[in-house]
Amino acid sequence: MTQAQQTVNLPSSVFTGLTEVSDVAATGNVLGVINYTTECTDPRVENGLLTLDLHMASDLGEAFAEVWTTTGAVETGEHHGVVYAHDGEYLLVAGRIAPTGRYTEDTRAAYVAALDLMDGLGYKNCFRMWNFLNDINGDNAEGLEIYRDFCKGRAEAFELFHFGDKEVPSATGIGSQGGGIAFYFLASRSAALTSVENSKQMAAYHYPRQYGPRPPKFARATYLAGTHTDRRSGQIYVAGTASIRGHETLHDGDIVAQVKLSLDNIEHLISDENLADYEITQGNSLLNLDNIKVYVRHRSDIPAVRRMCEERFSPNARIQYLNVDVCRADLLVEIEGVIA
Ligand code: 3EB
Repeated sequence: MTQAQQTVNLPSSVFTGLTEVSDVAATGNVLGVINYTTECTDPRVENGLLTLDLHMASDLGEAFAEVWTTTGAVETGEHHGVVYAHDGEYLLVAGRIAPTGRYTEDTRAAYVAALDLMDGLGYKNCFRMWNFLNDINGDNAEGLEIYRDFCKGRAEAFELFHFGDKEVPSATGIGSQGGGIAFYFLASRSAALTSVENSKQMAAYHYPRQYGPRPPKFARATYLAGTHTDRRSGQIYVAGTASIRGHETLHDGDIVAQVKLSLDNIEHLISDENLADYEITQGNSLLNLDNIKVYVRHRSDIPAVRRMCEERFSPNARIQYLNVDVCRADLLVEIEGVIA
């Protein structure tokens, strides 16, 4: 089975130019494979590779794999239901929460297992989290929106680990087509991290009560300076970004305006003007963003969204378009990427 593939190289890695998942094992140093495919399964170690299948595609023609490569020798394991792989500098952790009527407790427990693992193995600098929620805008058994239910458990876990708001990493919280909640996190042993906010958006962790009992806890981007093994600096992991200014959704029902504002938000976030607050100067524009994912609520909007993204991103950027729900019922699109 040949699948489109998005190979993301951690800063310590060398580009491998993989084209088939079956080639992945042969290249050696792979931290893990995230399959954006037609069903969700529990994360596992398969042929020595951490593997997580997400239900993010409607058929196999849409499926792709995200491969995290490294230069070090990789060890894998399992800890209280979460699966992990690490190479001495980077840790990848993956977990899944089966569908239930109430996610707060299970989310808290799964996050606690993952955060405990980071502490125990000494990968204390978590720089990116992805969360995939089936029926994200549906209600749980108590009438609380599933996304808000999840946000509650996540906030409680961060609290237990004394994560200050400025220490939370960039994240994605997005819909999926099945499988409860699945997640994966990346952490580093020695990379210095800076949580970056967007001066035109309210920090998500300050969103008012109208969006749920506990705010979403994530940074707009995480800036990753060099590590012991790689002194190149300046990776930026851009969180899922939507049509929000301040804390409000703008352009309800207008896909073109929502895409434009999402792109404008990323453009401003990574600009030297915004990064000056953090003493970071890189001269970034949207042309520097790669490994992009564009989540689109309505399949029929994808052609228009694609045209707009292709106008502003580099022709060489790897971009995947996914048809899933977005965390606020009035959001039609969300966009993320990496500057490496
Ligand atoms: C927003 O800006 C849009 O809950 O982890 C974007 C990225 C969003 C991450 C999350 C939510 C999350 O609030 C939604």
